[in-house]
Amino acid sequence: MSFDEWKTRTESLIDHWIEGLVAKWSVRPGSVEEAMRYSLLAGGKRLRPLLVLAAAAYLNQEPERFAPVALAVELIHTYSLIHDDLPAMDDDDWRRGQPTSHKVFGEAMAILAGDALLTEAFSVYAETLDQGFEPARVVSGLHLLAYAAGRDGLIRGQVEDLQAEHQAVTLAELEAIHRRKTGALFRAAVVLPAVLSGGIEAKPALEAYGEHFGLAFQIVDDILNVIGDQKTMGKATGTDQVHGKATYPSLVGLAEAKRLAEAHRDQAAQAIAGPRGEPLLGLVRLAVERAG
Ligand code: GRG
Repeated sequence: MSFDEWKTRTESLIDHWIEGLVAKWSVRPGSVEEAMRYSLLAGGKRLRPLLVLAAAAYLNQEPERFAPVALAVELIHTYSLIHDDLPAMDDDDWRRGQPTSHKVFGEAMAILAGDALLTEAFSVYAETLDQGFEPARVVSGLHLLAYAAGRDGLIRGQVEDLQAEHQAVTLAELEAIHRRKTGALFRAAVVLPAVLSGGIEAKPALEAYGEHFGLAFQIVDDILNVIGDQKTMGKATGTDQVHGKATYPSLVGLAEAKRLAEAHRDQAAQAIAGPRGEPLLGLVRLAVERAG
C-alpha cells in the first residue's frame, strides 16, 4: 500500500472513531457537548492520531486496538487549541478557518469545553483496557500521557511561551519551549503504542522520531506564520507580528529555518528506517513539505 493510500484509509478510520465518540454525547443547544463537538469536528489535520496509527504500523500492530489512544491525543490537542485561543492566552478569533470556540460560545463555555475534552481524553484512554492490553502497560501509558499533557509537558511549554512574549529568546530557549509545547504530545502519540504493546526495543527509535518530528513540525509552523505575516503585514521584524513571539525564522532567518526543519526530518527518518517505517516517514515528509 502506498503512503497516500495508507493515509486516506487511516483518516477515514479516525473520522469514523471521532464520529462514533461524538454520537455518544448528548449534544443539545447550549450544552458543553455542543462546544466540544464544534471544535473536535472543525477540520484539523488529525496529525496526532495519524502518528499513533503510523507507530502501530511500525510495530506491526492492528490499528483498531489503538482507537482509544488516537482519540485521546486528538481530544487533548483540541482542548489545548481552545484554551490557547482564549483572550487570556493568544486571544485569537479564528482557528482552522472558523471562529474560535470563545467567539461562538463565549469565554466561560470555551474554558469548560476545553476542560471537558481534556478529562474525556483520559476517560477514553481507559478503554485501552478493553483492547486486551496488559493493565500494567495501560497504567504506564496513562502516566506517559498525563506527563505529556501536564505541568512538565504542554502546560510548562505554554507557560514558558507566554513568559517569553516580547523577550529576547535564544535558539536553545525557543527549542526548549517547543519540545514541551508542541513536541510532548507528538512524542506521546508515537511512543504510547510501543508502551501498550510491549514493543520496548522499538521505543528509543520512536522516541527519537517523535522528538525530531515535533521540532520539524514547529519550525515549519513558524515558517508558515512568518510567510503569512509578511504577506499580510509587511516584512517580519524578529517576532511573530501578532503575538510578539520569537520564531525560528526571526532568530536564524527563513533559509536556515528551512534547513533546520529538513535536518530534523532526516533525523526522524533515520530513526525509523525500514519497510514498516513508511507511514511514519510519509508523515514527517508531509509535515516539512508544507514549508514549500
Ligand atoms: C495547555 C492552553 C494550553 C496550551 C498548550 C499545544 C499548545 C500549548 C497550544 C496550541 C496552540 C499552537 C498554535 C501551538 C503551536 C503549534 C501547533 C500545535 C499548531 C496546531 O497543530 P496542528 O497544525 O493543528 O496539528 P490542526 O488544526 O491541524 O489540528
